[in-house]
Amino acid sequence: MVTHVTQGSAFHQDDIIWVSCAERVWRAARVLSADETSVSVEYAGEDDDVEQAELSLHGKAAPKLLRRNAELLGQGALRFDNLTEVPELHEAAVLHALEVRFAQGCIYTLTGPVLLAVNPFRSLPLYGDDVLRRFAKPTTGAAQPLKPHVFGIAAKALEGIRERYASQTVLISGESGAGKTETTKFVMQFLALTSATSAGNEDVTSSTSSHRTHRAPAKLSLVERQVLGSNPLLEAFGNAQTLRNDNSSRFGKYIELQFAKPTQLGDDVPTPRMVGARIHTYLLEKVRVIRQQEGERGFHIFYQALSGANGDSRSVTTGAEEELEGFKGYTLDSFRYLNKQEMDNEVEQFEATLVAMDAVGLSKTEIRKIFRVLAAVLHLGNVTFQDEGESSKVENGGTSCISCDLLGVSLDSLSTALTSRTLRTPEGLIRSKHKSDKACGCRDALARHLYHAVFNYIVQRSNATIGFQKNLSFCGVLDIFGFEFFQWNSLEQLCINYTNELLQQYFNEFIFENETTLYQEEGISWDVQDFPDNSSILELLHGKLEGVLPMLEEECFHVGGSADAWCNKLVRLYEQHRHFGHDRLKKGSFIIRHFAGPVTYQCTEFLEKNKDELSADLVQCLKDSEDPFVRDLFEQLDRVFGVSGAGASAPEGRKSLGGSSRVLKAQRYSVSGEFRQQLKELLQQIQSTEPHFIRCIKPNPQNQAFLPDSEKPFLHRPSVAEQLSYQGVLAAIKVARAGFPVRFWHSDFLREFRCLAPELSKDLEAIVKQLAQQEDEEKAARAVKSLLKSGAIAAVLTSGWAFGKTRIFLKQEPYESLRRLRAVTRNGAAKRLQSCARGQM
Ligand code: AD9
Ligand code: MG
Repeated sequence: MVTHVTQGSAFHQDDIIWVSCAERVWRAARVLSADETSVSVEYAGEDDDVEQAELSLHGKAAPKLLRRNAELLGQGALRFDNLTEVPELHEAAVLHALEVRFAQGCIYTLTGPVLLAVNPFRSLPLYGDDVLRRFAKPTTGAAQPLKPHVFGIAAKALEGIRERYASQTVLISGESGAGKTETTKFVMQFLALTSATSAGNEDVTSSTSSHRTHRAPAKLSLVERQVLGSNPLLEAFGNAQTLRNDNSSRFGKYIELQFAKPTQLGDDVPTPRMVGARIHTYLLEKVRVIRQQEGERGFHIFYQALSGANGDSRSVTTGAEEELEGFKGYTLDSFRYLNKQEMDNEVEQFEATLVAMDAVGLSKTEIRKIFRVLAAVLHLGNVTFQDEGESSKVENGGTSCISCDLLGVSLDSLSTALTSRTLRTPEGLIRSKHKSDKACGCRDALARHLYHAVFNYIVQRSNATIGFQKNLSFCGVLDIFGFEFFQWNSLEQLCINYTNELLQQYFNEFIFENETTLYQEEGISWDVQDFPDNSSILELLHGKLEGVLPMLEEECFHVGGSADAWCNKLVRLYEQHRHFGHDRLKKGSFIIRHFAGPVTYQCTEFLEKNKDELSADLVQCLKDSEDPFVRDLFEQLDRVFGVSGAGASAPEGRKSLGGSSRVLKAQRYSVSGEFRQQLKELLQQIQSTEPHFIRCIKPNPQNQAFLPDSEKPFLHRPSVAEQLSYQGVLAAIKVARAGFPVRFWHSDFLREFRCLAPELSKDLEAIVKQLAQQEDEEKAARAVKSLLKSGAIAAVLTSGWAFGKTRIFLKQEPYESLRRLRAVTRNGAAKRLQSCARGQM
């Protein structure tokens, strides 16, 4: 987004500008001379070496030029904790400010109400008890405003609960490795620890100073301990090492932390106590159970359990040995489902997981059962099949037996369910045999569903233990995947990007409301015609009658439906849609022009993934298990997931506790359908709260703290610029500045433009001096008023500006005119000044 581009003749000698360039996105330069067609500039190099260039402003390769804020020169950006205070805010200004601040260890910056958090990839002393206490103390009017900080956002949320008892949500987004989960934990820790402190436990020690450890302080209440305990537990089961992040969350999470109603409300009241919580999870990447790409791993818990069972003997002292019988004696090489990555000894993490399991109320028996199922999943992966004509049979009975033992089913029934399927025909039930490839598919589907069922079980049990009461206010924290686009984009990316469109719409509305409030407070009206709006993309994705997702779901339910048919229908229907695209040369794919950029989706696997089927025979087989734990997992699966085949039954079951209401009729189940329902509920919930936004930014794709061979923090400008764009930060600025993009505090406006009224210069000079000593809004406003009435300015500012109570707001054009006028004035060209003032600009 470049809203403030002003080419060629808008620039004058000695103007400082930004010039677009691929390597640094924007490069700082000084204008040597300029005319309509070209600008001659001088770039300032890092080591004081100067490079000159002649920039042609015509043709495709013409660079974009932006004005540089004098306010941000040198270390100026350090002064701007909130970038909306910068008069002209655009991509180059944000990028520059973030870079300067990051280099000084200021990883947090506000743009309006949104907190930008750049991941430092190193421990910074930002989260100690002293810092926490400073933010936890309710602010008094006179207090020095605190620097931007994740604790500041959490404190603001808590303030809403304490003062108005209004529910809150902190929405955290960013790409993989940007720091969402760490940020989520800081928010949760802040809320739990301040809650504990408010109960009089002044000696509560924070575990926040080291973001890797999650030691639960002694004085936390049971609920607070359980809430913090849920983090390492969900990470063990839902996180994995990927190419982008060693501890990547492979699911989305929304956790609501509930607070008791204080006996009275107001700012003197102590922080309310945390009394409950509820965790919702979304789109667990269960395919990771059965395969991982090169350089990645399966879910942490498998490696932890292997270490726990076979590593040093410390885990034995925790009594974990008996829980791990299915892992004992095996190594990473024993299992086809696990990539042969180097494995660390993860006994310590395993013990932390066991502690967390205990903290959320899982009994020893439950823990043992959970690990038995996990082991069964791995052993199941080793089961192979041999073709026998048009059917197949299990090749390695011994291996299969281990799985069967762990699951409490007979080898006979499991292998029948894996190698065949019951079909209902007019003639009655018949058994259709699978060849080995299909049997492998059934085996993998079972493994994925088993793991998902265990994951859900853990979430449900945590929720049941922690408890969530009706009618209490809460602070929700959303840790959810950011916008994604890869070489190959499939159902997962479509769901993720759809989520981001919805959240972006909500974000736009919020920023819009914020601006409206600001203008109201300033006593001016604004024109909202250019308001950015992604509702037509959303309509394309989830339109009521038709839409990319509903049509996908319909295709899944349609006998004989296919990915190609779906794709062709989309192209037929939406060829003309401005957010839809289609490349004739790339059959079986389509393009959605998301707010963050275009993404090409490859249709091939959409239907299969969306159906996520598990055959009814397999479900029945597991429902007949001797083990009540396994039976119960599958009773729930039956209601939750796609069950195909003759035996499919869809009883109206009880609501699953783990996620949202997932009681869907089995035959009408689809991943996207379920997810859309969850998102609808999520948004309804969020809309009932006061929102806070944190945008996490990954400073470089290498996850490095410093530049190679240097002590300089490493911020890779192109990738940061890309994130600012697709996280909607720039779009938000556009929204915020849709009415009047340029704004000055009255005193700043006086300082900047007083030279344009020479007849008032003496008076204004004195006022500026006074204001520098002591702020006086009224005096500043009066002075600006008289300045605006002065001849030259009044002639230029005929429209496009508004006078607010504390600030003056300008559209881009009149602002440019003012600047030109000032440049002319400064050059002492009295003649041109007069003609400008007569309105030739
Ligand atoms: V993913 O989408 O789940 O793959 P996240 O959640 O955005 O991703 P995460 O919070 O896991 O990223 O952060 C990645 C790593 O960055 C962490 O493991 C830390 O090593 C590092 N990190 C993140 N935030 C901070 C911080 N505030 N201070 C220090 C941090 N290190
Ligand atoms: Mg994460």
